[in-house]
Amino acid sequence: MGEALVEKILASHLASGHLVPGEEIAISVDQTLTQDATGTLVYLELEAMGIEKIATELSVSYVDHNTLQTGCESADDHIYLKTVAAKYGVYFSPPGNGICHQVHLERFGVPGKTLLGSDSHTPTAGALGMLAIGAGGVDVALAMAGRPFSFFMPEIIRVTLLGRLSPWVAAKDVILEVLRRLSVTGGVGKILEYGGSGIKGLSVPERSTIANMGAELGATSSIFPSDEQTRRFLSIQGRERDWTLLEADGDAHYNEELSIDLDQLEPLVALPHSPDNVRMVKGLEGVKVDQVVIGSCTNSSYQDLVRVAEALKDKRVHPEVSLAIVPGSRQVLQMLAQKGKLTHLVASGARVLESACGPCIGMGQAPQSGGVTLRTFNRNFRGRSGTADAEIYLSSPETAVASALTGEITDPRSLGEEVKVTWPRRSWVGVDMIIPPTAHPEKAQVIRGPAIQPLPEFAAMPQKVQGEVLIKVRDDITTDDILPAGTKVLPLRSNIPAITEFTFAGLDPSFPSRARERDGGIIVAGANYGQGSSREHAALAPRYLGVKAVVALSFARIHLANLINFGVIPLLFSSGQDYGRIDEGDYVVIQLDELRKEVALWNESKGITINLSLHHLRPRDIAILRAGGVLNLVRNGSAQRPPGQ
Ligand code: MIC
Ligand code: SF4
Repeated sequence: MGEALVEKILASHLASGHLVPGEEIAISVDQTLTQDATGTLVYLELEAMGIEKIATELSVSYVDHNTLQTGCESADDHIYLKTVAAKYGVYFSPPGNGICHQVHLERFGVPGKTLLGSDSHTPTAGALGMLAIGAGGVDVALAMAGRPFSFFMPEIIRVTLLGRLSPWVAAKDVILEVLRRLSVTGGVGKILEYGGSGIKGLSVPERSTIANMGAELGATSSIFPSDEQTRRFLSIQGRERDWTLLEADGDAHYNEELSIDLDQLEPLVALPHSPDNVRMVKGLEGVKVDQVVIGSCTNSSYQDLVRVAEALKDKRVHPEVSLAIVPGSRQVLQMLAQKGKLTHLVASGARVLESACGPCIGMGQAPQSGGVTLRTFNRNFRGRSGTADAEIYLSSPETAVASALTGEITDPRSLGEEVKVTWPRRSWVGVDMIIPPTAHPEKAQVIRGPAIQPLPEFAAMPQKVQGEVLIKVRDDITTDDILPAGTKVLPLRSNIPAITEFTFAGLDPSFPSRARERDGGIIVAGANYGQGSSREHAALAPRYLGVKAVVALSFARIHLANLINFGVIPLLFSSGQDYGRIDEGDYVVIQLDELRKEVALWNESKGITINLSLHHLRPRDIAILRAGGVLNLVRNGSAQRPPGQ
C-alpha cells in the first residue's frame, strides 16, 4: 500500500517508534522557530539546562508579538533575544520584519523538512509541504539541542478539495467550513493532509490560511503537497532551489476522509466566542460592525492585501467603522508600496499598522466597550481583543473589507467583479533584514535587562497532593483564560513572578491571592482544558502559585505537554458525573506515591473517593513529573535526555 505525504516525511525523520496511530514516535527536527512572547523562556531554558550548542539545520528567533514597547520590558526582551541568538548561532528577525509564520514561509520554509515552533500556529508552514508542529518552549529548546521530538503518532485525515472557489469566496471560507464540520476538538490527535484537484487553484498564501487554522481544530498539524504552486511561490522568493515535488501516493491509506466541493462554498463567518461557531454571511447581513481588522498570521499576505486594496480603491471606509490593516511582513508592506497598492489603503481612511501580531494578541486596537469587531484572525475567544465585553467575529479579508465599506456584515460578492492578483516574478526580499548567525558566537555578550528574571526552581513531586480546589472551570478553557495576553500582561513574559499576578485574571482575579494564602492547591476543569496558544506561562504561573495538579475531563495537546514539563500533574476524570462530584473550595487529598494508571482522589469535604486516571502518561512523562519538571531532570543530569527521547 502507498504512503500518505505525512507518513513519507515522518518515515524519513523517524528516530524511534512505529508509524501506528496512538504509538509514541520520535522524529528528528530540521528547523525550529521561536517568537518573542514564548522565545525568551526557550532561551532561558536552554541556558538553565546548560545546553551550549544548537544542532538543527536552521533555527530562527522572531520578534513579532511584543512590539508596542509601552515600557522598557519588551525592548529589554528584544535585546536579550538578539544577543542570545548570536550566542547560540540562531537567525534573528528583529521587530518590524513581520509575523514569524509569514516570514518563515517567505524566507526559510522548505518542502519535506520538519519544523518545530514555540507557537501554536507553526503548522502554517504546512502550506509549503513541511511537517510543522507547534510545541511548548522546553520541547523546542530540546529540539534545538538536537534531541528528537516525541509525540503520539496522530491519525491522518485526508481532506479532498474539489472544484474551484467562486469569485469572492476565499481560502478562509474553506477552513471555516472545516471548523464548522469538525469543531474545535475535531482535529485532536490528528494531522490534516490536503489533496484533490481543488488544491491546484490554491496559492501557497491561500494554503497557509488553511494550514494556519488547523490549530483551531486542535490538530497536531496540517499539510499540503509540494507542487507547481509551491515551486512558483519559492521562485518568487528567489528560492526555487529549495523546491522538490512531494505528494502522497495514489493508493495511500487514510484514517478518515473529508471532502469539500469548493464550488459550493459560500462566504462564512465565525461568531463570538469560538472559531467553530460558523454561519453563512448571508444570514448575518445587517449586523452592525464598529471595527474591522485585517491581518494576523492567518490573512495578511500580499495576495490578501492586494484584494483588500483594490476593493478600497477610490472608496472611503464607512464613517462609523475603524478599519485597521496589518501587513504580515515587511516584504508584504514593501510590495504593496512598490505596486502602488498602499495608497489605496491609506486614502480609504484605513489605519495601517506595523507588520506584527498586533491586535490579534490584544496589543493595541482594543475595540470600544460592547463593540462589534470583525477580524480576519484565527481566534475570537472572549476578551482576546483587549475589551472584555467586545464581540469578535472572524472572516476572510474579502468579507472584512466589504463590511468595512458598508458598516455592517456584508457579502463580498456585492463588491462586483473579482480582483485578479498578479504576482511579481520576483518579490522584494530584503535579505539583509534578518541577522544570520555570527562567525564568532564565542564573542557574543548576552545582555539581560532588569525585565529578564531567571526561571524559578521547583521541588520534586510530592508523595501526596493535598489542598483546596482553587477554581473549577468549564469545558474549552483557553490559555488566554488561564494567562491572558494583551498590553498589560505580554511585556511580563520574561518575569514569572510578575506575570503570575494575572493568572485566571478574566475568570477570577482573586485566584493568585487565594492560591498564595492556601499555599497552592488544585485546579478542576472540564474538557479540552488549555486549548489555544502554546504559551508555557499558562502552566508555569499556576505552578509558581503552588498548583500541583489539574484534574480535567481532557486536555489540549500542547498545554498537556507544558503541564508535564513544569511538573504539574495532569489527571483525568473518568466521566462527567465525577466532574460533578467536586466543587470549588473542596479540600482534597491525592495519593501519588505510586503513579499507576489509576489514582484515588479523596474529597474530604464531601466524604467521597473519586477514581482518576493517568492513562496518557508515558514513562518519560512520569520521570519528568517525579523530578518536578524537565529542567530539573536535565539539570540533575540523572538523565541527560529524558527517557523516550
Ligand atoms: C497566540 O496566538 O495566542 C500566540 C500569542 O501566538 C500564542 C503564543 C503565545 O502565547 O505567545 C500561540 O498561539 O502559541
Ligand atoms: Fe501572532 Fe496572532 Fe498569529 Fe498568534 S495567532 S502568531 S498572536 S498573529
